[in-house]
Amino acid sequence: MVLKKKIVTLDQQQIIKDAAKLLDMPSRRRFGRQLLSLGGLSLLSGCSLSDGNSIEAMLMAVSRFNDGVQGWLFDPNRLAPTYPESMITKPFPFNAFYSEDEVPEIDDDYTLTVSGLVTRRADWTLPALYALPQTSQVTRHICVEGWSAIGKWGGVRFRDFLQRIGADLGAKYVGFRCADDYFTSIDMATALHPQTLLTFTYADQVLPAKYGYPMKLRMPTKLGYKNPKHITEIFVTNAYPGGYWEDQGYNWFGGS
Ligand SMILES: Nc1nc2c(c(=O)[nH]1)N[C@H]1C(S)=C(S)[C@@H](COP(=O)(O)O)O[C@H]1N2
Ligand SMILES: [Mo]
Repeated sequence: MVLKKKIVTLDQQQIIKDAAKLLDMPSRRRFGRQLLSLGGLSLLSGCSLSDGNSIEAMLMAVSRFNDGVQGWLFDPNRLAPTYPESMITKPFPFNAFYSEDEVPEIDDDYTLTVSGLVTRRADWTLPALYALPQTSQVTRHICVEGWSAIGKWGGVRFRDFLQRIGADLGAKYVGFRCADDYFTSIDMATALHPQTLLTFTYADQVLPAKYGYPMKLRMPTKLGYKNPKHITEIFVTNAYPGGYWEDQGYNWFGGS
């Protein structure tokens, strides 16, 4: 509801700027610099602009529209850049919807729950996950709050993991629930992308608490908020699962 508060109290010019920021950010390169006016946006989405609620509804509608177009434009074979280890950002930034001293503590008896459209629904212990074939990559993490940083994450290719659990690879979404009440979801094409990793290490060490122990889904093709930390449950579904920021108006596709 942050979105609504910000928008109803500000003037028309500011509304247009905010809308432009929210809608254009993840898709700027693909859609060029072309921006619709607020009037144009309201025509497109069929919402009136007389009150804050309908502005919010309109932004959501247009964001969903962008998701559709971005999903269609997304090339599942396009690779995000990788970098030499000498370019890693030190120290790597921490970010969450709370401060660093509130990072969740994970119990020793932690298991990962797998549910939804999968044929093998067993829970996974960390030793079982560590025993899977591991790989690592050095990529850039981009946060919508205006920073980006290069880091090295290691883990299992998410595509391999989905195959192992017998996931329905024709399903639309993979959803994530986290130990800190965060949640998000991604399209299946991104889940199967070769650079999408379920990671357990950062800089070749066990993933530190602040970076998402025991695991973070790392996707260099997606903005920071699409990369869930402290994952406790992974589910495969055809029902749109939304996300913590996405439900507040951030673009669901969130490509970078
Ligand atoms: N569980 C959880 N995952 C999360 C978040 C969060 O608050 N909780 N924040 C997201 C955002 S907005 C960013 S930029 C990255 C930050 O990851 P980092 O702390 O490794 O830099 O985590 C993402 N994943
Ligand atoms: Mo972020």
